[in-house]
Amino acid sequence: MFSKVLLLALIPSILAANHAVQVGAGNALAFSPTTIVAAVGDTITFTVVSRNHSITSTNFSGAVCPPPVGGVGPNGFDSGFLSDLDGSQPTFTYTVVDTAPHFGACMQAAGAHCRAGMTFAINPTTTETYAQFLANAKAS
Ligand SMILES: *[C@@H]1O[C@H](CO)[C@@H](O)[C@H](O)[C@H]1NC(C)=O
Ligand SMILES: *[C@@H]1O[C@H](CO)[C@@H](O)[C@H](O)[C@H]1NC(C)=O
Ligand SMILES: [Cu+2]
Repeated sequence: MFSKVLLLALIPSILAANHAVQVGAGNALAFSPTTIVAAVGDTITFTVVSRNHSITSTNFSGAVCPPPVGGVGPNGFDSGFLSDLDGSQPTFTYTVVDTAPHFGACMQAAGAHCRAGMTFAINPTTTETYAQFLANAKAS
C-alpha cells in the first residue's frame, strides 16, 4: 500500500523531463540549443554562463526585438536581467504548460542581442520554424 502511494506520487516527476539550455556559452550572444522540443509538464532550465542576459518570450514575426518586459503571451515568460558578471551563473526555469510554439530572445542592449541572433524556440512548427523566427529577429 505504501509503495503504491509512493509510486503514484513519483509518476509526474518520472514522466516530466528537464531540458538544459546554456545562455551565452563561449561568451557568444546565443542560446544553446536554439530549439527545445518539450512536452507539457516538462521544465526548461536556462543557465546564464556569461555576461548579462534575459530569457524573454516574444512575437514570432513583426516586432520581435527587443522582447517586451514581461514577455509576449499567452503563457509567456520573462526572467528579467540575469548577470553572470560575478560568475554566479544564475538560472531561470520555465515550465511548459501548453503545446503552442513559443519564441524567445534576450532583451539586453535595446534588442541588439536579439537582432544579433540571441534567440530560441520552444516547440516550433513546420509553419513557424526556428530558422524563420531567427530571420524575423535579425530583420526586426
Ligand atoms: C544587467 O543589464 C541591465 C540592463 O542593461 C542593467 O540594468 C543591469 O544593471 C545589469 N546588471 C549588472 C549586474 O550589470
Ligand atoms: C506582437 O504581435 C501582436 C500581434 O501582431 C501585436 O499586437 C503586439 O504589439 C506585438 N508585441 C510586441 C511586443 O511587439
Ligand atoms: Cu543577451
